[in-house]
Amino acid sequence: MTATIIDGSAIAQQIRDEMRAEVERLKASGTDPGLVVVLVGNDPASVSYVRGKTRDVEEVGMRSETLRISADVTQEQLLGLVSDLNQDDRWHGILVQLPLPPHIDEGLVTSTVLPEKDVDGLHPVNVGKLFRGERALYPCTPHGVKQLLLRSGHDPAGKHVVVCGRSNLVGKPLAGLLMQKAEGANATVTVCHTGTPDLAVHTRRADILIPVMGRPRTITEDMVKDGAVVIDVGVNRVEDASKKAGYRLVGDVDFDGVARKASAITPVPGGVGPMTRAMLLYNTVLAASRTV
Ligand code: L34
Repeated sequence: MTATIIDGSAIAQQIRDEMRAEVERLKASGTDPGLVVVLVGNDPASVSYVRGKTRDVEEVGMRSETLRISADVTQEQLLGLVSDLNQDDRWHGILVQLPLPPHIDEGLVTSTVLPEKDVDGLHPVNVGKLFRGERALYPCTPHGVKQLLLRSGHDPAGKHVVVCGRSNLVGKPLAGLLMQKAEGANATVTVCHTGTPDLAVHTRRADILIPVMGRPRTITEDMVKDGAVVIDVGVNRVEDASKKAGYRLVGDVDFDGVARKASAITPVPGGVGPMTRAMLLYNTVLAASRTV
């Protein structure tokens, strides 16, 4: 089998077009939706992701500001900043880009953002609501993966989904979202992680395989069932002297090999990444709508 490519950039564009209309509707009713992004330090990947996010926000006519904070900020200062943003009515959404420097407790920071402004969906209240199957702000990458599946004609209902990775940012909430008893979900979900002795035993049983490992080209052809749908969440920088930047992006999937076996596959770049950014717009619109 040769896989069809699931075009994340094109589907993200559809969502941005939908969000542009929502932003106009909000503005007409007197709400000017705004997103503030807090970027601590100068990690090149984070800088690039945040730039992409603010570009998308501007494209749909939303206000945004990025606060660049030095990596030696204290935890107390950062929590103080988040509390100020919580009180600031200009911002309907607050996003603190991860990872944070090691001296800062990420769990504490994500718990300090008000749940109703938590467009990352990482606050315990939003996490809890997701797992209870209630409406909430859901984390952007998991929600993006779900939309990518649905809009490319791969409804996960009744399918065996195997997620490789258990992070709070993606793996855990993605499993929670796809196992919900709800339309567009209702999958049987297996979660593999670094404690899983034989990964391939599980990946080979997946109808829908979703690696979120951050390990370049780890999923090889022999680990994938014939006809599986593969959603590659990994975005890894690998050295490439032939590129001007000195690196290129690859996923967690060995694309060329796996594309021979899968029925559909997402590329990196241009797969899940743009969807993560699109769902941030969706969450910001949702957060702003609630204040109307
Ligand atoms: N708080 N931190 C918080 N929320 C998030 O949702 C994220 N994530 C992850 C890292 N830290 C976070 C992101 O924003 C990963 N992530 C992310 C966002 C966008 C892209 C990739 C990861 C993206 O735009 N990827 C493009 C290529 C970008 C490039 O050229 O560097 C793509 O096509 O895959």
